[in-house]
Amino acid sequence: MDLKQVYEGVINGNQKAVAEGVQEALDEGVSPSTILYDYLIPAMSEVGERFERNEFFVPEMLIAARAMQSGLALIKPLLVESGVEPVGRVAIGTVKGDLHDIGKNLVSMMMEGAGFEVVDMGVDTSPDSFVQAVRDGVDVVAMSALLTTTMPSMKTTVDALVEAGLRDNAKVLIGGAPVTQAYADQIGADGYAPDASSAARKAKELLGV
Ligand code: B12
Repeated sequence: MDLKQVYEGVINGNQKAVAEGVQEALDEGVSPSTILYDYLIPAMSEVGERFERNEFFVPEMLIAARAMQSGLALIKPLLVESGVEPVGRVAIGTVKGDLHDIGKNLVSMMMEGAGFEVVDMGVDTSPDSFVQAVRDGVDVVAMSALLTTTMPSMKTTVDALVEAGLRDNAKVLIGGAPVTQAYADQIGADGYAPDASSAARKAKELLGV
């Protein structure tokens, strides 16, 4: 199996080539994390770079994202351990006004793989929805933002938790390409992580497990 087909497939938005390539590689015993970290994620970074060079536009990004998701769907069940007592409950969502969900989905998968029970709130998640999740008993609120214009919603959510008297009931973990540790400190979040695997590690660290 030539995994280049998977890499090229994401860039060209060829959903079929990606799904078939990933399945074939898995059948041949290639590890899910190799497929994810050596092919799918680098391909999506290349798409981002082409977008920045004005070689790709929104439609190309969108079909690339769909192709990537078709590969992720096959990998997800394998990254997720089954039958393990959850180490904690996480509510994860992309913040209000933001529709980017590839990174959020990866974080969600890695969290599940690390033994968390994950409540996926989807995209465009309002501060009130996060507050409700804490009321419902999650231990960690994980927020993703890919736009500088939607990052402030993370602060609004932290403030809403304080206002609801629930700030101490859950840890707040934030991430996404424009987000930094400095921003996390500034808005009073408990943690930041730059990528999906460190996100899962950080969540465990915050809960002391
Ligand atoms: C794919 C993509 C899209 C797709 C999204 C499809 C989807 N289903 O997600 C579509 C086409 C819909 C899209 C739309 C837009 N996009 Co866009 N998009 C991208 C692109 C190319 C890749 C994003 C991505 O998926 N990366 C791959 C993943 C794996 O990386 P990641 O998201 O960063 O996640 C990792 C980490 O950040 C971290 N992480 C992520 N979330 C979390 C959460 C927690 C809790 C933690 C701890 C960690 C963590 O872990 C992840 C895995 O390692 C980026 C370019 C780039 N270089 O990032 C632009 C980019 C984000 N988009 C951009 C823009 C401007 C837009 C639009 C406004 C374009 C337009 N004019 O319409 C719209 C906005 C729509 C909206 N309201 O959200 C800009 C943002 C600029 C800015 N600074 O604000 C970027 C940076 C492109 C650019 N250089 O201009 N986009």
